[in-house]
Amino acid sequence: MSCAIRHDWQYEQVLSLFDLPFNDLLFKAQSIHRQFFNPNQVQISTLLSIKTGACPEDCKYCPQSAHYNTSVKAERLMQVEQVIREAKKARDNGSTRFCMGAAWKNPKARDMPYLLMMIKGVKALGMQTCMTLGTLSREQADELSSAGLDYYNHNLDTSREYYQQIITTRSYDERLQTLEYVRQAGMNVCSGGIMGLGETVDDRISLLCQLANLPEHPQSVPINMLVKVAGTPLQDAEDIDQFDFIRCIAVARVMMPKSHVRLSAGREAMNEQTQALCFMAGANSIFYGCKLLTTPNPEESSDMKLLKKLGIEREAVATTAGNKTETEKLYQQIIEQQNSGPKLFYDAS
Ligand code: SAM
Ligand code: DTB
Ligand code: SF4
Repeated sequence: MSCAIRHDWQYEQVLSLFDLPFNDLLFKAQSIHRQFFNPNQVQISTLLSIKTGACPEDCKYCPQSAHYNTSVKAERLMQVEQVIREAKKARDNGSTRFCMGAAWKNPKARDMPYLLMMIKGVKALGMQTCMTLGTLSREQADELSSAGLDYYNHNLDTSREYYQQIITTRSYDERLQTLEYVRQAGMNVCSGGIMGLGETVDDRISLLCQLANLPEHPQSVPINMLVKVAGTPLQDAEDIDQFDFIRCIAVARVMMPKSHVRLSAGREAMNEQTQALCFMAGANSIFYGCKLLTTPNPEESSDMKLLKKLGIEREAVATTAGNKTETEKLYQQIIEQQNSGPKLFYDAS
């Protein structure tokens, strides 16, 4: 059975995937997975919140929105040096991609020089770089790409039809526009969604069709399970059935065979068996490290134990940077700049 890369998925076809008996769906997803990937490898990314809280957007799931009263404390943009230090720790723990997230509607012009330094510094460590900063202009996408940003994460999160029930401060089309700028700037797209927002199966189908019918499949597709945070409007949302979550992973794998599908937020609420079934369904990427952006993720040691039990290895990456002398040189430059030149952080929130 060979499998074509398609961009013309129709609702009924995806519904028939969701309607398959569980074992048939998993068998199909695993068979497709094996055509493109080593089934015993996962890609490992580490997240860091470089600008936390006080976000003007009203995403009903998010603990960082200024609209809700959660325990997240607002912080300023992190210093460049500290970001690079955290990336180095993640690299030394075996992570190959460093994802930097900011609770912004969009980055401001004054933020850009710091963001570009972060990208260069993390890249010089030999890691792949990813950022998620909200809406981008075409120029910002070009600047980030020129600095060496490998991936831009920008989730569609749910269906177009359900979007306004979850977020009222931006439109679905704004999201799609940023994805287009990211693609045009030559960066890899990371885009997925959250399951467990109270959406219907039709919403899940609609989201997956949006992602799979983009001009190119996102290279990375994070499938998050809602992390319910006290103070957010979705704090008491009904749990998504774990088999239904696994089905979402499997259908994403079938529709986007060459993409890395990330078993993303929500692993803290899953047992080992559920996670193993997600890998069987074709997930081949995880966030590694005991914190996501603001909420807990499994400890590194328990993830290592699980991967060992399953015989799964970390996927290696071929990087162009990472030469030790170059890394140290860049790191030194950043420290020197901090001591003499323009400040590497500022006081605005
Ligand atoms: N502010 C930027 C944006 O929204 O694009 C970047 C950061 S935002 C925290 C990145 C993603 O985190 C969101 O698109 C959403 O998918 C995910 N996320 C936020 N809160 C979550 C939660 N409670 N559970 C699961 N995923 C969540
Ligand atoms: C994604 O799809 N999930 C990550 C990452 N991309 C940026 C974020 C998950 C956030 C979970 C809630 C929190 O820790 O604040
Ligand atoms: Fe802001 Fe992103 Fe959270 Fe929405 S998901 S409130 S845009 S940080």
